Amino acid sequence: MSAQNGADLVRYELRGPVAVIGLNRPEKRNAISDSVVNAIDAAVGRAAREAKAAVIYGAGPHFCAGLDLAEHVEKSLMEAVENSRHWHRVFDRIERGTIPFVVALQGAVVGGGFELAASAQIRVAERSAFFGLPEGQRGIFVGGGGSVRIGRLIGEARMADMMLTGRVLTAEEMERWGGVSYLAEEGGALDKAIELAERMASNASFSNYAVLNALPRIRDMSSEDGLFLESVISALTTASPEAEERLRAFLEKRAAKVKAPGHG
Ligand code: 1HE
Repeated sequence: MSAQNGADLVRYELRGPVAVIGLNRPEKRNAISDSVVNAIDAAVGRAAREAKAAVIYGAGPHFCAGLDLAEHVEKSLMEAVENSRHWHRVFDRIERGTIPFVVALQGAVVGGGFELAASAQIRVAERSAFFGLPEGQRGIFVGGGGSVRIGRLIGEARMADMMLTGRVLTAEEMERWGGVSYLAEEGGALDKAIELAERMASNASFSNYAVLNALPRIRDMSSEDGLFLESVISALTTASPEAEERLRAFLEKRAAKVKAPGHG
């Protein structure tokens, strides 16, 4: 079979304000080769230009089998370092870009696939999803930002357990560990992810930007510095025309109230 070009490896569709990005290499369980990471980069860049939120899903029964091991085995030391740094740049645009991302997960969410999922703000998982970090068994280490993002998401001790013992978690278990934000029925993760993305797309863009960019930075600061930055951002958002209109809309009873769960 001929090699797929970048456009085939990752599907891109704009649905209203939401970019829907699909890893599209199901015959290799959506393993991330150099071409795939470049195609993800292009899709993420396009989404940032024309969408207000984005969803990433994997075609076929698995979200993503992680790093393409066939390609990786050929790499020199420096090529491997550069490859990891490239993944960092691409996944950083997801974690700290301008629009929020949701990932829709089913089947394998493994190694670099989990690292990709961890760079999104929200993870929706079908019950078939399973999470593993088999780097230890493969003789390698995480290289797509997992030591920072997965460690902070589920806790360093749990991440070390997964890497050292090869422990694989179900979607329900990963939800209990905080690595899954929403559980979905089989076949339902993508629709749920799009629904959440549409909701986020209706927020003020600067508020979304602040969530993506301020929260991880404030986490890395001292409490005092974090609180200071929070006040500055809070004041900036309050003074924006978008906030003024949204606050007025609520006061004039034109905006939705906060509803208790299960009440529409
Ligand atoms: C691959 C890859 C891959 C599948 N690189 N080719 N990731 C892993 O260690 C996970 C390795 N993969 C698996 O454990 C399984 O493939 C799955 C559990 C994901 C799926 O199992 P299954 O039975 O549905 O598929 P399969 O028969 O194992 O795989 C189908 C094909 O995809 C097969 O190729 P074929 O030519 O024989 O058809 C597999 O070789 C191929 N394939 N996964 C290359 N990962 C930045 S650092 C990140 C470090 C990591 O990500 S380490 C974790 C790597």
